[in-house]
Amino acid sequence: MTAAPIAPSHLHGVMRRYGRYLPLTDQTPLISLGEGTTPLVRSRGIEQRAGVGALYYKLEMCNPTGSFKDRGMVVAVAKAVESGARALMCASTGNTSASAAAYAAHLGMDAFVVVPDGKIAMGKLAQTVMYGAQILAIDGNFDDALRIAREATDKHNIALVNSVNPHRIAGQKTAAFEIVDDLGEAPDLLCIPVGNAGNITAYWKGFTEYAEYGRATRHPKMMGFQAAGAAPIVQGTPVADPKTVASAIRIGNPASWQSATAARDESGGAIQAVTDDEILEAQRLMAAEDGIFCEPASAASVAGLLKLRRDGLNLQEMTVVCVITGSGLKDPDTAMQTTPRLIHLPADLAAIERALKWG
Ligand code: AN7
Repeated sequence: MTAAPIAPSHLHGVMRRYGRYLPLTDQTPLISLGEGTTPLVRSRGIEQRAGVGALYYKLEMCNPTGSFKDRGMVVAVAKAVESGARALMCASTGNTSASAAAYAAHLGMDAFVVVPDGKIAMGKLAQTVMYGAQILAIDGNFDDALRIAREATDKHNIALVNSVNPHRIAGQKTAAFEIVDDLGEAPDLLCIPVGNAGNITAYWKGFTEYAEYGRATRHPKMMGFQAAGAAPIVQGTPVADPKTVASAIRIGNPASWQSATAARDESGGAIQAVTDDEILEAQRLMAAEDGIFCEPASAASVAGLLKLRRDGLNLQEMTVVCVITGSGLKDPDTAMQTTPRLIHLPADLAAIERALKWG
């Protein structure tokens, strides 16, 4: 018996929606876990607080594994299958490993993920465990992990699915297409966290290609934000021992450094640093004032926007998009350190009324 047809094909996945802009052939399998077509949500609280004309969140946490990585991973894995690969490998601060492991599971492939031991947020590790990947926890940081993954995939017949793989960038650029399709034009500013710098590279590619295809008449200024303790591009030199609460962007020597600075310069944008305190405050404000709970690395985009405002940039006439790269559920430990507002009580209304001073 053959499988029944599923949802209308154009609604299902980035390869079907944007295939004509992707490096697909007749041999590329059109796989999907339902990635892409994520919501562009208007802010209420932060928009007012930062005095922005219109502020939108591109909610990449709504992808199937809870981060933007799925958009590029689906294309990288499809191309790996097309080339005959049976196994995938990546280095990761957590989200890439979760995504690679999910698509590998979907296709019955083996996944090997190299991660810094003890530095991966709990939700990401839990996902990767459940998807059944082989987790190689090394005594080193992300930059060490990427070096090892490159060496391993050079030597053995395994596909490398980090963003140094151009198919990852090709898939991720579709997020920029969606923003333009939703707004009818490119925004004035795009605020985005920067770690290994693949995503800022992909968005810039997406915005410039869409303008070339006549889908937009302009492009945004690309505003990238690194954590202050892991800000090699801002400082202009690699950071040997990167440190930040935003473990996703704890990266000292980004692989896509050159293309990130090109995106910055060609767009007239900037790449700046935000402190851990600014990141955690932005994460809390977004949750409390906009109802959006993202992981710390994602909040770097909003921390950056608030910093631009404090530094005197007038945003009143601007349309701004902040890329919300990953879900807050990825990192419950950090969240519970930030806002513990539990009141422990016996199980009766009178005790609750007393605690809330309801007379
Ligand atoms: C939530 O998973 O590098 O600048 O190995 O997980 O494209 O690296 C994750 C990066 C931003 C930075 N937000 O994006 C990995 C990894 C979140 C992330 C970034 C990451 P890039």
